[in-house]
Amino acid sequence: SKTDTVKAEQYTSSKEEKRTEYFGLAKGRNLVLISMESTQNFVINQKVDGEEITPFLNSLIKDSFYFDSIYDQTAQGKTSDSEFMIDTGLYPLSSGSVFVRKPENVFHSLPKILKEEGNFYSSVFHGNDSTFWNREQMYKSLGYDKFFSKKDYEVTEENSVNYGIKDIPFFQQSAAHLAELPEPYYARMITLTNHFPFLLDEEDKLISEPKTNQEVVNRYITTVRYQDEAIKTLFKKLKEKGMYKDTMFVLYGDHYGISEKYEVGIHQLLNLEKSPVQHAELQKVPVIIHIPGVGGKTFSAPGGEIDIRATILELLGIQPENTLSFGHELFTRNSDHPVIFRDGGFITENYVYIDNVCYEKKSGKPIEESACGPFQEKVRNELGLSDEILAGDLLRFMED
Ligand code: GP9
Ligand code: MN
Repeated sequence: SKTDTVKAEQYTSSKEEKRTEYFGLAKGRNLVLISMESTQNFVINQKVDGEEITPFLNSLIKDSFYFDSIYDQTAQGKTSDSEFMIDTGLYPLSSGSVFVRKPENVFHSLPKILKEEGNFYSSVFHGNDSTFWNREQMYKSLGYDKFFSKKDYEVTEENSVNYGIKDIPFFQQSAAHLAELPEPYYARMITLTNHFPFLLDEEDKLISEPKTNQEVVNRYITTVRYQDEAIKTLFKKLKEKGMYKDTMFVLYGDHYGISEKYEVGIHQLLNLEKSPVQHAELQKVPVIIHIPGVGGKTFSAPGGEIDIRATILELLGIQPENTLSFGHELFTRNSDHPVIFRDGGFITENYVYIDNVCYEKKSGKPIEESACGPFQEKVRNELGLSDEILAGDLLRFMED
């Protein structure tokens, strides 16, 4: 009901609304998001047998805002959950995907805000079938003007692997489509090659496989390396076409790639000890914001994928009245505010709460439950409000 909307509005607008020194740094630019399939943060600045896994991203980071402590907050909706959080600033559902279960709801989404505030044209680029994750229908609800899916690409057996078109031809063809769009545009490009079970043709293996006892992890290193090369190709193409300078690029890992079952391979690769806190720390995904001509800086305060939208809006210099969302811009985000997981677990600057156990982050040791207590109510409240918004389709009451 409308009363529930008011309750959610009160909560979300009680967040501090202050502008940071980063406000408007990318005002007037196009926005290109790159959703990096299954990309975990541990691959960044990491070498295997002396070779970098992500040489291009590592060099890009030097001239970017790099957030190295952002946690995967997706649930069963995987890629679609990450897309949902970025476009709405709401939490995913505890079971199933919002894309599949709530496509008829009204959303005050990023494409709509960008259209209202800056007349942006919004589009998504992805090589899979348009119906996967119910994207075709959901993108209409979210206010996208155009979805370039499998049928818009030249897909052959030669240029495909695993789920479909390989990332290099995908980005090459996407750049041509992008060049045709009206400006300013918001484009989200979703990679595909670095997807379980991480298959790759011999000629695309640009790094030698490590020798952990987990084949999945060994292959993962090669598909991440290939994806890195593909992103490099996109940047090169956009530079050639004169489309680089006027754009803000936001690159993020959508969720983990190596599940707990195979994680021992990462432990071997990085010389880590298995522990609950270590597992939580491996759920970090890279977030890289590259604004050509604007310098680089690394931010290490904890945050989540749900905070990406607020960060983008801050940089574009857009501050909508009340967005009914749960994100905080990542530049000054209070590191004591929990990064909330769908199952009720959370991470703060000093504590990790997983499977109903409270850990001290630094030592990785379980500590008395009461240390996590103050955050638990906040977590329940926030997830509950987000769920109410989805269940009651409450955002429709915000529409004028
Ligand atoms: C499918 C791709 C992968 O189109 O986005 O989906 P995932 O399995 O990672 O959710
Ligand atoms: Mn995915």
